[in-house]
Amino acid sequence: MQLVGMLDSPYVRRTAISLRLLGLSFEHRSISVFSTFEQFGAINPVVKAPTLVCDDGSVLMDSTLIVDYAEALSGRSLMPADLAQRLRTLRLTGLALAACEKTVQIVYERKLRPAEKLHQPWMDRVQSQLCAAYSALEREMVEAPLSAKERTMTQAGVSVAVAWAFTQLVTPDAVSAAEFPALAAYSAQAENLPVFLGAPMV
Ligand SMILES: N[C@@H](CCC(=O)N[C@@H](CS)C(=O)NCC(=O)O)C(=O)O
Repeated sequence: MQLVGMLDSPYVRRTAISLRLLGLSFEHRSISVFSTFEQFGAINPVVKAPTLVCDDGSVLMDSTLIVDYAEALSGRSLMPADLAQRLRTLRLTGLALAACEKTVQIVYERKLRPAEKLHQPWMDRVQSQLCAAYSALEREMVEAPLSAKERTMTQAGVSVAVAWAFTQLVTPDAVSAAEFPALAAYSAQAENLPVFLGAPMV
């Protein structure tokens, strides 16, 4: 199967890391939804990254849905079976995905929208949502740190680490690392794991 999309997308990266943690092999096709829109569109006309081309030719999109399929395929899971732990994992993964979405919105506003059309109230709203997501995650990490070991890392660990590194790479001014020390420390640990090093953002 083929994973299509660039690793500077947090959605592509969390998918690549999840597939590897699940023990699945795949071909990674580093194709951009922007600079190679036509090429991407020939694979998935909706042009969304990540896209997974399955062995039977089926085309899947959306990182969470791709990981769902990958878990069924591998017979393994990055979600705890215990209900309370699963609830926390889902809650933290949701916060991380919201942080990714808000970061992407800031990037699109800055890079894709002409400066004179920028709507500051919208930017302020997105910025406050981004900070709310990371503030909640910081509290969670202080209360009960997530595993930063490949063997025991859950989807929350993957998504939180990927989200934080992405925000720091593309909008470092939006969220100060000094204000989120637990997240910064967790990210540093995760980024040193072979599975993260094997899926570099740049
Ligand atoms: N909810 C989706 C979000 C995917 C997403 O928005 N990917 C971006 C790249 S970071 C994309 O495809 N952008 C192109 C577009 O939306 O036109 C997921 O989890 O995969």
